[in-house]
Amino acid sequence: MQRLSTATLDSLPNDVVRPAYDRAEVRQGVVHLGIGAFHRAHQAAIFDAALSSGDLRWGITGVSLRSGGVRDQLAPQDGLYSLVVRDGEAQHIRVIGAVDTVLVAPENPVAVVDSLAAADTHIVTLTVTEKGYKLDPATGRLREDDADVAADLESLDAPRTAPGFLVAALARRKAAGLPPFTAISCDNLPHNGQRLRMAVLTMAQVYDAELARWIEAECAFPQTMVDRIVPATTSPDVASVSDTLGVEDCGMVKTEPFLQWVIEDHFAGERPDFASLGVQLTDSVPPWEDAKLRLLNGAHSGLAYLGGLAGVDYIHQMVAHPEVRGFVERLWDEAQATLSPPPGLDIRSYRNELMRRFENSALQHRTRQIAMDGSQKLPQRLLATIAARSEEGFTSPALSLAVAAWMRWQSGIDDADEPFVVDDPLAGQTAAALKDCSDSAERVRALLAIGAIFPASLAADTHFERALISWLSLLEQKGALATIAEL
Ligand code: CS2
Repeated sequence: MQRLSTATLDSLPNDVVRPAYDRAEVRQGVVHLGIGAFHRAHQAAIFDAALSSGDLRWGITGVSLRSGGVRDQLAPQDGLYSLVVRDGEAQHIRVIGAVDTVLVAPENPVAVVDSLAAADTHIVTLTVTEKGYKLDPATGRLREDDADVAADLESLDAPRTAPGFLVAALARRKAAGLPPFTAISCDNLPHNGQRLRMAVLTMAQVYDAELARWIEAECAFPQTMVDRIVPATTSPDVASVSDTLGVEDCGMVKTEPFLQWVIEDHFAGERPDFASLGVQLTDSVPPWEDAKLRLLNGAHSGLAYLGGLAGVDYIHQMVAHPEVRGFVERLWDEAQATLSPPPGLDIRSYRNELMRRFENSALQHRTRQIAMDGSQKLPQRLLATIAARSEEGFTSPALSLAVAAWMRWQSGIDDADEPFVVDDPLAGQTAAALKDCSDSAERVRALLAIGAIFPASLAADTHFERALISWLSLLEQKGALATIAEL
């Protein structure tokens, strides 16, 4: 079968939407660090819409910070890929033309710095996952003990980390008399813009105080809230979409109809007319971010660990159980009480819509995918909510059950006694903490003592500790689904 490419675009079925602009005329105004499926289904779709509106400044140079996988998928396809939107039985395919080149940072770091330092580059977006910022999850400080950070603090000739690339490029821009860019973090981190800014400034300061002052004054790091469920693409997805297209598309991504992007209205220079593209610009992102992290992502993580332990593969299968829906609603009741919803967000309808999104069986969103990197996700999704409730004197049974399920997950054994690999940058640390523990109480205390995950005040909260111990022992004795029924 031929590949999707410029040459085969004309052969696609009529109902497949294609780029309606001249790709040869597009300028590369965006560099994106971390070009995984999420970026291709979210920000790239928005920049593609900007191009379709006739504003040709917003082509994307994609960067993979680790492997060449995405480059190998997209290069033979001239950067083209299909965005497959699925809702139950309905499927809509649009070919995205916004991505021009994909650079693989470890193969050619200098090319990445060159593209970030290019005069046409106005916006840098990032989806490097929580761990990619190299920050301590509990405190948000740059992890100077990390080997890649240490290397970037020694020399920026061949940067390795996202903050390192940004600092190297900003130094070049300043030296060339170019304005800085707007750096937009699109990861599910609390105060993502501030965290990115802090990481960049900490690194810049080590090299050149004057550069750090310039970045502080001139560069913009708006906060953002991004939302779209984008499960990892599987081989059967590629086979079925290629079958529909009549050409093979190894770069396809699948997603749901929902898309939300809220950006703090603070830019360093040129930008597309975001508002006309459906992006919400606001002075205050935190209320949006808290609602999304605590409701959507909090429930996701709870469902991921409980489902993963119970051997339930997909999110839609989890919410098909009445007890599990009850757990999600309880978790949302607890989280909702900590929120100050932004004007325009009706939490009741938001929750109803979220449950419908979780039910979308066409997405096949794996619980194990969401279970990855829990140490980086727990603080903003579950722990901050529990801490806020404790301060008001409230307990959090459903949220504590979700945290206990994460604790049980760290054992690497599911409810059927099957071993699995805990995919997490702190897996070594959690395994070491659990090694000599002989009962659930010891396991809870050993994990609570990991300061990179649990803030000291929460670790010292005896109500929380007791709740965790009782949930963890139930999970260990009865398994996840029977424990949920006890809530
Ligand atoms: C998920 C998110 O994998 C995960 O941790 O919770 O990727 C989630 O699907 C997105 O944040 C939805 O916007």
